[in-house]
Amino acid sequence: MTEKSCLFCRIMAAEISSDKVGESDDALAFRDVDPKAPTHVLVIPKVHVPTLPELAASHPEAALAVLTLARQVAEDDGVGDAYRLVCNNGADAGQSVFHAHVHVLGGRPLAWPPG
Ligand code: DGP
Repeated sequence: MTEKSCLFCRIMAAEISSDKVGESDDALAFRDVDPKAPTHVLVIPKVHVPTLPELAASHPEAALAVLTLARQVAEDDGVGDAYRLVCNNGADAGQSVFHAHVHVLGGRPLAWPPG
């Protein structure tokens, strides 16, 4: 289930190029085009659902696959001991692409609280 107009579905279909760093049956990982940390990877489900919490409700196995691949990406990038998973839900929370994803951020000190 993909959406023709969705940027991340188009990346998944290789219509738009990306720096892919991992993949499983249900999830894909690629580097963010505008990195905010030395490690900044986006992990998306292969099914098109707008947000991660909705994905967890409709496709729990895909939500688990996203988190599993996120951990793998962090370990592969050498930041497995300290990394942050960010999931923006809704435009006012900073979401700009409405295909569920988590940001995997690491490789520098990360302040708290986030902005
Ligand atoms: P969010 O704002 O949480 O919805 O995150 C969307 C991220 O997607 C944002 O950090 C920038 C990234 N992004 C936008 N367009 C592209 C693209 O064409 N390729 C890649 N790799 N990342 C993109």
